Amino acid sequence: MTESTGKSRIGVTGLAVMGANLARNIARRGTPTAVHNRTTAKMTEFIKEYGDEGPFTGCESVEDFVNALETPRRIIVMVKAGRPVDAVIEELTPLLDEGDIIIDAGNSHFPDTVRRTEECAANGIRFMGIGVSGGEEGALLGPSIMPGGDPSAYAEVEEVLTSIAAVVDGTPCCVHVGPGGAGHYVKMVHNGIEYADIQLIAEAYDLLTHVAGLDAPAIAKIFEEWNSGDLDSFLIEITAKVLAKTDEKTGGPLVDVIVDQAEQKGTGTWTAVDALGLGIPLTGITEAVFARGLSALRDERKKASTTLSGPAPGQGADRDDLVEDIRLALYASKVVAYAQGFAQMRAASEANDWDLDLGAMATIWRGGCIIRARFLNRIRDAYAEHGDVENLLMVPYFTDAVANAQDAWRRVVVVATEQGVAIPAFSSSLSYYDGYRRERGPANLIQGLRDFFGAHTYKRTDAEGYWHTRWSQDGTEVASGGQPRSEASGSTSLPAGTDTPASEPDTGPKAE
Ligand code: NBP
Repeated sequence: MTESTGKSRIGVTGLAVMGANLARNIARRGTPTAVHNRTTAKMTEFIKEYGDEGPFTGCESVEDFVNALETPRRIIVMVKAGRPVDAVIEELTPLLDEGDIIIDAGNSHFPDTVRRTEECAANGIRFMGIGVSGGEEGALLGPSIMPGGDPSAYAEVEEVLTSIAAVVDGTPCCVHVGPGGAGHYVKMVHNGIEYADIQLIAEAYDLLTHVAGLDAPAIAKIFEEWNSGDLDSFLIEITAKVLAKTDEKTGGPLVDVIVDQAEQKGTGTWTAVDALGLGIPLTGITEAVFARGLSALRDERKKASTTLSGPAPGQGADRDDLVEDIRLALYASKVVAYAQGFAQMRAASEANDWDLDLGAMATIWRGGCIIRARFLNRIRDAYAEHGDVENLLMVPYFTDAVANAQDAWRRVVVVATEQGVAIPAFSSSLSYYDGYRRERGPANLIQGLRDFFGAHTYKRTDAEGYWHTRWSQDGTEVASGGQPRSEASGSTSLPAGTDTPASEPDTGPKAE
């Protein structure tokens, strides 16, 4: 590390809510911090309001900002994700020296981070993409930080980043994730898991409202109780608070007058699309994204509600039993969502050579971030005890948790289906569980069909290699070599389980 020169140790450009709070968090720990914003008035306002919180240097121009920093320069960019990040890099680059460090701390898409890393490297600049979770409060008081990029650059900023991160049991929620886009990748999956967590909570609320017949204040108390058990987490805690809030205007629960249309900024979609590309089943997160899409179709749903019929109102289950069943179903579905998210990170780590330490990811998500939960201790312990885990469902603690919950989980899916309450995340998680625990599923028929209409070939349980049946000719089976037809014929390679892009209609076998 460079000796102090009277210049600022680190700079933050982009002083909207996240950048401003991150800069305050850094300077409050005594670290000299230069601050800059494209619109200068925002910087002067910042200095006026918070200038006495720590050793700040306010900079009006990018040149002043760069000159205010000790070398190697450490510059945190906290601007809107997308084109603005490139614009800031383009502006900074000619002013920087070899070895200086640009740190994008916004919610950038990881392929952009990979590209920026290469572009900056070509100019001698070390680039880092770091995930920061915890919203504005986390940024100020201690976020969970997921730094990715050049390890030598991380060594230059580790002290500052760990000093501002949340701390759980004496451990800062900040660890170097891996090279290139690894930090933003892990942040993306974190956000995806957040989508699944929130969707599962919404489904539990829906069931407690429409099957158990409870009102918002009663459900708030249930979530408060749940927060003292296995489900203990920030999201369950704030669910109780949101449900308990009285609307000043109507005097009823605020949640009852909030429009039922969920918005999104895209990180859930990125996670789902990435899982599709990797061929990893990610039902919980993906259903959560679809559910937000369905919620957005408010006008269509309004029309459908008077046109499409549902089941006749049925007898509800015993309410106390039902509440406990829903708690268990929520926990089991949550286990599945995390198992899927961690399996996705494992696959991405292998595909990109990131060598992700998944136990460390669970460790740094225990504090500061939106999905912080007691449950993450279990995941951290699972990796500590079992090393490379293919699927968290196979770790004894989670195997037992899901086994203990499964009867309740099935009852909840049945009662919701009977009563016409949509529970896409609960039910798809159960289907994933049932599919994952089957030694032999029905994909043999899928392969037979694919071979029939597209001569895609299949493998046999009792012989090596690939085979094709001349379905439309004499019905005989022929060996098709050591590869499926799609690979043998050189078509675009997709992950296992995905179809060739150009499946053709049945115009006769093509493998021979
Ligand atoms: P915004 O995402 O709203 O971005 C506003 C900032 O970007 C302002 O400082 C603005 O400068 C600057 N900016 C823009 Br817009 N275009 C620019 C350009 N071409 N050149 C230079 N600066 C430009 O701020 P935020 O809500 O604080 O979020 C910052 C990042 O943190 C985002 O990537 C966000 O996704 C991520 N994040 C946000 C949260 C959260 O809870 N809000 C949580 C976690 C991560 P101006 O003042 O001159 O317009």
